[in-house]
Amino acid sequence: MNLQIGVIGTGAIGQDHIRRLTQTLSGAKVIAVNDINPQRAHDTISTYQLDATAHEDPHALITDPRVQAVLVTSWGPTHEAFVLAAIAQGKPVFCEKPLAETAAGCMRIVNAEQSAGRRLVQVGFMRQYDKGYNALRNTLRGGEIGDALMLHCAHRNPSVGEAYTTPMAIVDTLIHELDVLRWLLDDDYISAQVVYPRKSRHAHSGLADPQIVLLETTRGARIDVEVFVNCQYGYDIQCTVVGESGTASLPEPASVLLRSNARSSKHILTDWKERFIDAYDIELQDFINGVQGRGLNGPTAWDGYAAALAADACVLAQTSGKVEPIAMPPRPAFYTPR
Ligand code: NAI
Ligand code: ISE
Repeated sequence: MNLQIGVIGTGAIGQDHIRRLTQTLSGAKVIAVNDINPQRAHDTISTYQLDATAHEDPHALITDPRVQAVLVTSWGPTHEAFVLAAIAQGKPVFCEKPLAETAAGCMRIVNAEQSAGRRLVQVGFMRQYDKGYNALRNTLRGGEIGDALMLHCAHRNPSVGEAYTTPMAIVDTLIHELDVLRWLLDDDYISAQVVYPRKSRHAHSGLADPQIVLLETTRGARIDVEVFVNCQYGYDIQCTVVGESGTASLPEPASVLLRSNARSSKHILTDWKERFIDAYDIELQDFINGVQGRGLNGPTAWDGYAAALAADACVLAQTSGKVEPIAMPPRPAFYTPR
């Protein structure tokens, strides 16, 4: 029996998830969609030839008795209300990052989910499903390079539009590192600082780009993440861990080594959709399987909270110029990994 899914937000990633639900994954069917732009919802139904209802009201989609699980892929500021409404209906909900705009908003979701008494929320932190990050994590756990001392990371996008703001470098972009690095190290952050190199001439007038975010963890690891969203040349994600007796780096995506025209070269991806395509597939299949079987197992509302708490400190640090503390409370037993 297919899991009957309702999707709120049929923009870039909403459509990409609908494509994978209808063409790649198994065990689910999109039976309802909603977008604040109704034409986009209707166009999505015809593009993917869905046998689905276009709800005008997102809350009508959530309460539709035929909808068994909800996918929230609308703009970040709308996520909290939709996730809380799904929890109130007892319906599992996959929510794209950010889980909520602030740590306080994420905590409201954490509290609602705990009151519901079972895991209902999975956050779209797909890097936890990426083969490369998993290989890196297994290497660290294997102990070959000893304890992690330093991490050097980069999150580079080719370009962003005029609507992209300086805080978005944190809440929209760095948020992936804030999640995946604490998962990689099995550690939490205690402080954040942001420093600004010389600004790129490709950044629009209101945007500070690039930025360097400096994080410290409870076990004393130091992390630098370069966020550079107008790097021009590609979508490039880097992560090197320096341990006590060696270094370990995130593998590059597979690509043919070309020797041609007196050059040796490799293709660099330009799009996040392609860079993490397998991870997106696996995360959503895991959500479907979790709802239909053993329960949800993926990134939790607590992970959403932890990333948001760190993001709040980074956004503060962007303007204060100071090292901002991050006071992460102990993880509730409800969120102990299975
Ligand atoms: P988008 O702007 O392409 O699509 C968002 C859609 O949501 C639009 O069609 C918009 O009309 C709709 N929408 C906005 N408010 C709504 C509301 N109140 N009710 C119903 N529909 C509403 O944006 P995009 O790139 O698809 O991003 C959506 C979310 O997914 C964001 O939170 C973003 O951070 C996240 N995202 C996650 C990625 C990942 O790597 N995990 C990659 C890209 C986006
Ligand atoms: C976008 O929203 C994503 O989530 C992408 O993964 C990220 O690389 C990009 O910077 C964000 O804008």
